[in-house]
Amino acid sequence: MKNQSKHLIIGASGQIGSVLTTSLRHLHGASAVVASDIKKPSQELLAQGPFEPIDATDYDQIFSIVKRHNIDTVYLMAAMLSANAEKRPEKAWDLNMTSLFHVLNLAKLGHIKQVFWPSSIAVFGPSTPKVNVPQHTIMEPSTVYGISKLAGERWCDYYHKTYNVDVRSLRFPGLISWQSMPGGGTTDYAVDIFHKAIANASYECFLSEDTALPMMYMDDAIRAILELMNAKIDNIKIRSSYNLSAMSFTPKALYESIVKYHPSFKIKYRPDFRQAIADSWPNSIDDSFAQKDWGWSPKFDLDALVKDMFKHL
Ligand code: AKB
Repeated sequence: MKNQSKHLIIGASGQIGSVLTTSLRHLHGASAVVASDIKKPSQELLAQGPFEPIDATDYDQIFSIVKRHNIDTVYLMAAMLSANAEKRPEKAWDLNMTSLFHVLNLAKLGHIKQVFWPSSIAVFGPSTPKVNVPQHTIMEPSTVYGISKLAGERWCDYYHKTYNVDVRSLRFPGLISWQSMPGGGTTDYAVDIFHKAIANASYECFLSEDTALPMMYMDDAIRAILELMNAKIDNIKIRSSYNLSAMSFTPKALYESIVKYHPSFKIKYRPDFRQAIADSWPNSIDDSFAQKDWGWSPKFDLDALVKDMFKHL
């Protein structure tokens, strides 16, 4: 599947960006994939292939890297997530929106051909139906992060309709990975808990035991990005962002799966401000548009995810 296209990942040190960079390098070759981030990269990422320091809010920096490396596809993975964004609302709005405009404008002006931008289940809010949320529904997010993602979705759709920009997007649920840590989200507990279990420590969960949220294993999330980006242009009917689903579980259900591997592992529930964010999000998602338009189907359920996490950690 090697081809001549060149890819830039902005936010390559993050939870999704680091795994996506490695996957794209396997597919296209290391030199065809430029990693970039404002954060210092890990030694592993640096050793793999080209890395450029980048501030995603600086248009000139992105433009010069795009030109220097002949980039045609940009994956904009830099963002401030839900919990951190509540602490720094204006900074979150600036990072999440300014970076998106820069990349959409590069595509509008013909400097790049394709854009991937992740949205989130955070676009939904307390007035959205809780169960099997359809693609088109009430969207009144109550978080700063959700507001920025919903605004971003509308801009993606606008740039596609008005300037024919080939921008593609997925509404990610909480993501669980062994390769990388999340940072500043509400679903982070579902990764943190594994690290506490293997350290033989107990875990204090910041969500209540019965908070059901949509979740996905990183392998499925990366495959979804690659499948969406490789889908025929005529099959992409939604240019805001596709609903995407794999599983839903509560902290209690995850703990019960983990304790089968670590019988002495203990959990306590001490909900904090992140509980209100989680309570504003749906329990489960209907992704039938993604299934129909580009053949989406998840591979990992809760048992398979827990087994694979312990195999790797
Ligand atoms: C978060 O918790 O903020 C993210 C998300 C669901 O987009 N993981």
